[in-house]
Amino acid sequence: VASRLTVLKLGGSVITDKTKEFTPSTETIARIMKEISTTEDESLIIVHGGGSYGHPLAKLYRLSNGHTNQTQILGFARTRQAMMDLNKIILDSAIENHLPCISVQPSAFIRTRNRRIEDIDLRIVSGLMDLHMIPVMFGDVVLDMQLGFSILSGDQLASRLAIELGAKRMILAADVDGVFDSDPKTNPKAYLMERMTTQDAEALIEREKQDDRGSDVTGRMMGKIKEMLAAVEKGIQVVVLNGCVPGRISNALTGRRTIGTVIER
Ligand code: IP8
Repeated sequence: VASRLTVLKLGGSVITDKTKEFTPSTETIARIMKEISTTEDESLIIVHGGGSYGHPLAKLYRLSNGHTNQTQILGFARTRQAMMDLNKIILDSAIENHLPCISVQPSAFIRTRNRRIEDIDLRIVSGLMDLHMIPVMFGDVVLDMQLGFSILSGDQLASRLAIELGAKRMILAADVDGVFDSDPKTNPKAYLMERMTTQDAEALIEREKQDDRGSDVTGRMMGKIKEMLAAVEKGIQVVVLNGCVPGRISNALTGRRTIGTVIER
């Protein structure tokens, strides 16, 4: 199973409307599930982000700071519930498309220490995959051994799963075409990098750090890339692509070339 495994991360900006709280991108979700269902028997794990479900609540209760006050406890519960709501929408669409997707809640098998995964028990996830099921996980609120609790991003989770389970490929579906040398949303001359090595990625992260005009968009993308580098170092191919454009996810899942950025060691 292991060497055929793909980890697909569906960004929150793809599966929700980030400008409106608790608004799923229903048609996009359905189209993506349909695309996945047309690809052959690959071994697959899906991880999705929080988008306009998890993030507004995590921010409202300042959960990323860790446990500082008691009102946050209800915030933890509400954030989890919002993620479960989004997860159910994705699962309903998956099942409708005959995908054997099984929701697995990350905080039930993962603890962090100072925001990084410390404990991870993959026996259940592996067992599901042995039966050709598709585990579906998400960015979650988790117990943290130092901070009480913390937010585990879908990116950190996807990267760690890919490493631990020996994935061959990780696909990062975002709302931009891939990794650009500058912000494609504000710079019409922004250049899409079709191929990158870890060294290229590190140089870009460094440049972004120096450049105080660095935009939120490239900043967020660099954060994702940083999270992926450990997996790339282990020989896992990372493909960053636009999940909002039909066909790209299914192309990448079947190993065909598609518009996007391929990051390799
Ligand atoms: O959207 C964080 O996951 P992300 C999810 O992958 C929560 O960063 C709980 C806000």
